[in-house]
Amino acid sequence: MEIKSYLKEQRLLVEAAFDSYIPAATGDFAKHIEAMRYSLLAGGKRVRPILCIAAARAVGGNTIDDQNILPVACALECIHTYSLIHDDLPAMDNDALRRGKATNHVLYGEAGAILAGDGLLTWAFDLLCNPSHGNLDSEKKLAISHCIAHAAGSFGMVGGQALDIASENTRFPFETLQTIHRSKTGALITASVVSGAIAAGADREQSEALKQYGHQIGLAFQIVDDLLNATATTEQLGKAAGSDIELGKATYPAYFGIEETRKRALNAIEKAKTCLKDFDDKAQPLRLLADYIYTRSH
Ligand code: GRG
Repeated sequence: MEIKSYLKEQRLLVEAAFDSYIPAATGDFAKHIEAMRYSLLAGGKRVRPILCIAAARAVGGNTIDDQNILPVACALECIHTYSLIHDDLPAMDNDALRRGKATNHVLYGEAGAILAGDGLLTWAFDLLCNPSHGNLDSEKKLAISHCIAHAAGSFGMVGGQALDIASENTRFPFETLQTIHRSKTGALITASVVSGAIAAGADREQSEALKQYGHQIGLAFQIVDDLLNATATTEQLGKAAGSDIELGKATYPAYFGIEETRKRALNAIEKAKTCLKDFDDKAQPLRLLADYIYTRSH
């Protein structure tokens, strides 16, 4: 299996599902829905939904009906997209570009972007609970909704973002950086894997192994993000990679330098793949996804 073609095929599957689930931008709420659709359909690697699908298939193979896993996969991407819209706002990172395109607030105004994010967050749970999508039993839907809500909320992504903002321009121990990463980025990535496992009816051992896999790739994802930013920053500044990096924010390279940071990312990837040792070939996409997280270039 080749990772590039796998990613493309899965991305198209997720985007086709969006097309069938997202309301059209017509009627009284046309402008609001257009703003939601703009960010949701503005590209993106679709890492979280693909992880969800791959985890479900690692457990249940092709017995898992697309109609049951795609609403979960799409809900995760809605939450991720909402977090990016809000993260780009003037009150947070104040970014004008995302994925090479104008950010949501630049096009729809601050209020429009806040509401597009709110709409996507809420719509994720509409997708998860909607009885017209698939036939997952209520117990699984409840467990998946709880898993995703917990990961997205105050003890996960939102809490991590709050801690990140509160810690800006302060000195803090490495443990705090780990907490920020685990909650801000890692929690939703882990929930993507775990929710796929729940949908497929994973047993206790499988669930635990996939959760640990999720923790490790979540960690690797953030370390690689730090590395990509540090490399871009050092290039922009004309500095050699690994020299003293002034990022204004605490990051892995700022604590450890570039080489040690690379080692730590690779170590997390190897640990992630070890978590899959008792899984058969159906887990091959998860192994390739772990490698992809290290080798990705954006
Ligand atoms: C505003 C509640 C709230 C949370 C924001 C996730 C997040 C929290 C902010 C994003 C900031 C950031 C750059 C985090 C680093 C890792 C990350 C989540 C990168 C973006 O995710 P990708 O690479 O993006 O999956 P694409 O564009 O592929 O969807």
